[in-house]
Amino acid sequence: MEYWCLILAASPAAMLILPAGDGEGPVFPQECLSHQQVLSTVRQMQKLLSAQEAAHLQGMRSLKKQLSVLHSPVSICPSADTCPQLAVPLNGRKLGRSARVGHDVHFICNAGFRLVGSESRTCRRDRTWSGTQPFCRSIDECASNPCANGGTCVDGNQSYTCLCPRGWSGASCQTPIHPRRASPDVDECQLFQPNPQTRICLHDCLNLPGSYRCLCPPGYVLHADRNTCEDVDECAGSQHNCTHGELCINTFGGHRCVRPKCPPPRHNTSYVKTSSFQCERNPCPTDSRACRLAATSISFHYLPLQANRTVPRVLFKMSTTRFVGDSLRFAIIGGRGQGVFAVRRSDRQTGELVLSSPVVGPATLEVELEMSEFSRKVLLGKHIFKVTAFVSQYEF
Ligand SMILES: [Ca+2]
Ligand SMILES: [Ca+2]
Repeated sequence: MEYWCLILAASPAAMLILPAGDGEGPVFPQECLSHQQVLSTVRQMQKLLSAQEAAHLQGMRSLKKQLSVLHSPVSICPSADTCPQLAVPLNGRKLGRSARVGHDVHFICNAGFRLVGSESRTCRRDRTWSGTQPFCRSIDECASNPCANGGTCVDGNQSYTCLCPRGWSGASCQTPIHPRRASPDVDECQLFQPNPQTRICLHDCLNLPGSYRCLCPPGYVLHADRNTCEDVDECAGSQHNCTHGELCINTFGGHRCVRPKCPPPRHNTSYVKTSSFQCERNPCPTDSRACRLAATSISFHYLPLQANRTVPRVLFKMSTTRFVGDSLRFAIIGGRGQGVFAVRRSDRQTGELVLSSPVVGPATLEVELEMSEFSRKVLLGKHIFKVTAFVSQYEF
């Protein structure tokens, strides 16, 4: 009888099958097997090896896949230091697009609406927004039922008007009219529109037999309340005439086409456009001090404003995401119309551009702000914000 001995090692790959002795009997009787047992064991080992090989190949494939994902440029995930995008309130606007940690967004409502909730929200370190999501509530001046003697209240922009029944007059329909003087067709426009207290239309009024209609200037549409005027967003539709390469900025009562340009090369300093609204300085020649002192980046900001807004009003906030120094300084360094602006610090890393006096429109105001970063009084870098405010002709 022929015996085979099996030597088992820790790894299946290191298994060996050796002939046992020289026909004089098994060398290790307890571990030696018959021919059939050996064949069966070999088959089992083959199965085990195939399973091991398959698992190994699968592991390699998965590893290769992960490596190719890591090498591919599209696999770079967005940086995790951003908050989720916030919704734009209905009948309002959201100012500020950055959702990065430390950045703010601001909310404003269209004319005839007031903001309920947070006017400003900051993206916090835990990637949540401060405050609560605001919404725009229609200003209803009629809520207190101010019209007497059955008068109908018409809600206006920060005002109301009472449409009085026959026989009554006055701002609250409190004055009886002598029957002889009552007219069958009242000119509501002449009666109510001239007085700011009783104005029935935000802009202009057209008298009609038995009624009246409010009119809005070009660039606005009459709001659903039939009284206020709403700006048309020409940029959202195809109602603008901006050419290819120009950017459309919606303004109250109109729109502008802008083309932000980097400054031309000067004193060994040149800039390159890195996005629609930003220029970055090219690397400086080693011996150029002028270049090193020039702004490292320039950004462009266009703000639509309504005429005669109440002040002071924060228009714009400045901060840096790459703060490595120990202090930031903010200053107005130029621009036409800078007399109505002021710059102030809101916290250690943030500066604010403030509208400090009301502006009569229409007007275009420009202001240039500088944010300098220092470390132990040594200038590390400068950023310039070129801000243009488009002030509307009307207060809406
Ligand atoms: Ca009428
Ligand atoms: Ca517009």
